[in-house]
Formats: sequence, C-alpha cells, structure tokens
Amino acid sequence: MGYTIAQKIIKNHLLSGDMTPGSEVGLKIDQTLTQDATGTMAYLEFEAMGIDRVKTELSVAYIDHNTLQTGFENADDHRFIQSVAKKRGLRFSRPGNGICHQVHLERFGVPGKTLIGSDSHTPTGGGIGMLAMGAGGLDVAVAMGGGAYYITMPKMVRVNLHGKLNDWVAAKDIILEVLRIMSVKGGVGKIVEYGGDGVKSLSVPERATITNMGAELGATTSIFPSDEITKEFLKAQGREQDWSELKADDDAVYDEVIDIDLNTLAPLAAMPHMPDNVKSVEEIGEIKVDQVCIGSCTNSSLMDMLKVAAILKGKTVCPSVSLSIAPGSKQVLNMLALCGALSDMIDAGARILESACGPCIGMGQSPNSAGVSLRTFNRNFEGRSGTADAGIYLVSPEVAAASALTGVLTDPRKLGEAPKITMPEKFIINDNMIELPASPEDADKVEVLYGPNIKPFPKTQPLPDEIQAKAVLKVGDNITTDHIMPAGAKILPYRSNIPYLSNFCFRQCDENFAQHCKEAGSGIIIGGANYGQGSSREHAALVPLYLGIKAVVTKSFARIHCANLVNAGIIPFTFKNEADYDKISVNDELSLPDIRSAIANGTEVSLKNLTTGDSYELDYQLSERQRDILLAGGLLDYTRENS
Ligand code: MIC
Ligand code: SF4
Repeated sequence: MGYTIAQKIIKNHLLSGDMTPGSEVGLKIDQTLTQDATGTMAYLEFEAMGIDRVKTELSVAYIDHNTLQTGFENADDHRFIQSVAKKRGLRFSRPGNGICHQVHLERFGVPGKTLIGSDSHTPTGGGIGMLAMGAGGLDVAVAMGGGAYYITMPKMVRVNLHGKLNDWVAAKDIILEVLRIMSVKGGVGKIVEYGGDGVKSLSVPERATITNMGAELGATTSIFPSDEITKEFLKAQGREQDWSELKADDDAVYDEVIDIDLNTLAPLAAMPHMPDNVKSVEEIGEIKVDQVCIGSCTNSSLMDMLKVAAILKGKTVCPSVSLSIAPGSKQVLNMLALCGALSDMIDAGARILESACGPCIGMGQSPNSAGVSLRTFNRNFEGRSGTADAGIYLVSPEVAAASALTGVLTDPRKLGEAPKITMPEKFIINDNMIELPASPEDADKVEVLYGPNIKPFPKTQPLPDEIQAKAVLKVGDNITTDHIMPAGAKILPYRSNIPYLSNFCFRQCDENFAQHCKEAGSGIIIGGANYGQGSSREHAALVPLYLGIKAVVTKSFARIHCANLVNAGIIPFTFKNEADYDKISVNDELSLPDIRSAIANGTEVSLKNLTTGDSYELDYQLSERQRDILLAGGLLDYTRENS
C-alpha cells in the first residue's frame, strides 16, 4: 500500500508511535515559528527549561500581531523576544517585515520538512509542501529544545480539484467551498491533501490561501504536492536549491475523498459569524457594506495585492466605505511600491496599513456599530473585530475590492474583464529585516530583557486524588478560543500577564465568569461540540488554570486547544453519552472521585453530580504520555521531572 504526501513526511520524521490513525505519534520537528502574541509566553517557557540554544534546523521569532503600541507593553515584549532570539540561536523577523506565515512561505518554507508554529495558521506552509502545524507555545518551546511534537495520527482526506477557476473566482472560493462541504469541525483528526489536475493551475500563494484556512476546518493540517509550480516559486524567491518533488503514491489510500469542479465555482462569502456559513455572493445579494479590509495571512500575497490594485486603479472607494489594505510582507509592500500598484491603491482612497495582522486580530480598524465589514481574512467569529455587533463576511480579494468601489456586496463578475496577474519571475529579495542570532561564543554577552509587564506563570500542582468543584460555566457548540480568551488591541498587550488577562476570560458568555471562579476557588466547565476551535493561544488554557479550572467536560474538542489543556494540567473529558450534557446545570456541585488513580491506570471515570445525585460516564482519549503530564500538573512540570 502506498503513502499519501503527509504520511511520507510523517514516516520520515517518526520518533515514536505507529502510524495507525488515532494513535499518538512523536515527530521530529525541523523548523519552528512563533509570533509575538504567543511568543512571549513560549520564550518564557523556553527560558524556564534551561536550554542554551535551539536545536532545530531553523527557528524564527516573528513580530506581527501586537504592533499597535499604545503603551510600553508590546514594545517591551518585542525587546524581550528579540533578546531571547539573539541569545538562543533564533532568527528575529523585525516589526514591519510582515506576517509570520507570509514571510515564512517566501523566505524559509521547504517542501518535505516539518514546521510547528505557535499560531493556528501555520498550515499555510502546506502550500509549499511542508507538514506545517499549529501548536501551543509550550509545545513549540519543547520542539525548539529538540523534543518531539506529538499528534494523534490523523486520517487522510483527499480533495480532488478538477478543471480550472473561471475569471474572478479565486483560491479563497475553493477553501470556502471546502468549508461549506466539511464544516468547522469536519477536519478534526484529519489531514487534508489536495490533488487532481486542477492543482497545477494554482500558484504557491494560492495554495497557501487554501492550506491557511484549512485551520478553520479544525484539520491537523492541509498540504499540496511539491511540483514544478513549487519549484518556480522557490526559484523566484532565489531558493531553488530548497526544492524537492513530493507527491502521493498512486496507490495511496484516503479515508475520505471530496471532488470539486473548479469550472463551476462562483464567488463565495462566509457570513457572520462562522467561517463555514458559506453562500454565493449572488445568493446573499447586494447588502450595504461599511468597511472592507484586505490582507491577513490568508490573502496578502503580491498577486492578491496586484489584483486589488488593478481593480481599484483609476477609481474611488465608495464614500460610505472605509477600505484598509495591509500587504502581507515587506517584500510584497516594496514590490507594490516599485511597480506603481501601491500608488493605484492610495489614489483610489485605500488606507494603507503596515505589513502585520492588524484588523484581523482586532488591532485597530474595528467597524462601526452594527457595521458590515467584508474581509479577506479567515475568521469572522462574533466580536473578534472589536465591535460586538458587527457582521463580518469573509471574501476573496476580488469580491472585497469590487465591493469597496460599489458600497454593496458585489459579484466581481459584473466588473467586466478580469485583471490578468502572473507571478513575477523574480521577487525582490532583501532579508535585511531578519536579524541573525549571536554566535554561540557571543551568546553569553547577550542579556535577556524582561519588561515589567511579564508576570509569573500560574501555579501548577500535581493531580490530586479527588476533584470536587462546581460547574462554573456551561456553553454550547463551537466555542472558540476568542470566546475563552478574547484578543484585540486592548487585551493583547497583556499576553504575558495572566492575572490581568483573567478578568476578560469568557466575558462574551458570562460577564462575571472570572469573579465567579475566584469566589468558587475551583471549577469545571461544561462545553458542547468542537470546544476550543480557532486559535492556538495557550492563554485559553493558562487563564482557566489560573482561575482554578480543574477539568473541562464537553461533547468534543478542537485539537490544539485540547493539547493546550493537557499541557496546562487541566483534564479534557468528553461525555460517553452526549445526552448527559443536558443533565448538568451551572452551579451543580460535581465530583471526580479517585481521579488520580483512574488517570494513572487509564481506567473508567465517572462524574458524580452531587446536586442531582446523577452520575455520568466520561471518556478521555489521552496517551500514556499525556496522562503522565496530567499527573505531574502540566507539561512544564513533566518536562522538568523528565530531564
Ligand atoms: C488568531 O488568528 O486568532 C491568532 C491571533 O493568530 C492566534 C494566535 C494568538 O492568539 O496569538 C492563532 O490563530 O493561533
Ligand atoms: Fe495574524 Fe489574522 Fe493570520 Fe492570526 S489569522 S496570524 S491574526 S493575520
């Protein structure tokens, strides 16, 4: 039996386990990346491990999220990350150099290698044929120290792309169609591989748009083959030597196959408030638009920007619309400037933002009250934009630019002839904003700079014999990490200050959650299906840990958040019988008797409801390693005990 692309990379990097779906495999990690919103915590954890130098082939620390500096906090964190990078052997991508995933694709991605990043959109690297996965900061810190990264061996999904996209239909529409078919939880426990004759019509940045937003499927990652198109891209980036061919064996076996006919796809949009709430632009109709934002790690490549510039050229943005554009990297912005396309954008009235995440993570550009905002981004969760009652639609750059001109959601096919944009033969290469680390001999002289915003890590303790706690919160399906630990310009500067962050935990679901937990002293959260989808932020586990959460009992979990809970020493349980979810109410007194011995021995666990007298059977799909982590009180304690 042959191998799929992902299985080949996993096989080449296998450190432990066997490749049967559902069992835990430990992988050797070649490259890591961090960004600043998760990086501060990841490097604090790395420093706590006491390792002198990173042991990966390449590790890069990016600054791209917390770029709005309204106080000292973000600037201090940037200096901290820069100093750790210099001392510990990492490259440092300075603020202004661009969004981590875009820059990594341009300058560092290598087909066939493994990459983990403390950001859920790390699968962008799948566009160039990498096995690239999002992870919690602590898992990235362990990988930087040379440790394995553990995943549950995924099932394989093959998406066959047939034919070719019509004019005005984009790579974004392909991934929106996949989301429509599979849903935001359809990819959990799976890797999505793209194949079929349609693949050869897609450039690497277009492929990266698709693998990037595969994160919204809940998939472990998504991947394209590495072919002549990949070679052309690497050549244009001056990195032809990094290319190697990578394709699935003809007799590779997939657990699921999806076929998409590119010729019949139309411009699509994900409507508020979920990325899988997809309809065609035509079907939604010409709703009035207040804001348009173009950029983010999903759609900020040079080709996306050139298309937008061509649509805007010689026109004026509709007076009732605010259009902002954030090119994905310094390379993109510089090339737009040199060819005059930037001038076309400025002339049309676009508000040009720095090359960073910006509005995607609520760092500015929050829409007006009840505003409609079209965004080329990947997430439209309620409140994420910074305006609680705004409605965010996720669209392609073509739909975004067309609508910015008309002031209503517009099918770009109405604009007539589509601009013809091809990838340049050579990108402008200047890595002057990537600072190299100090040599091992000079590393001693580099001082790590800790700002006053950095507060100690929450206290952990070994798993007790018994847990007794109240159900402090009960939530429904598809709770995102943005619900658990919101982001945005006002809160993000405190990513290294867990006590302060705790005041904002679950605010959208229960305004008094933090207070409630503090009064109760400890708690258990009851959740629905796909609990913890979205971001990789380990803060969504560390803050509940700080607030005394001992266990989370749900119908099902999203992958990265589930791993982050274990790493924080919080037990992730699922109901054996989903109907039991309905039998628990907030404030019920719950008990997990003999929990330590059950976790130690891997035996059955039942949750007693002391308020109603009921008892519920629970499941926990945890490896022996994860059970040991829980017994130790989290991954940091476990790593210390085992090193
Ligand atoms: C996001 O898109 O939600 C983020 C901000 O990039 C997060 C990381 C974070 O919370 O810092 C992600 O996707 O992992
Ligand atoms: Fe940044 Fe948005 Fe991409 Fe997250 S999804 S990495 S916030 S651009």
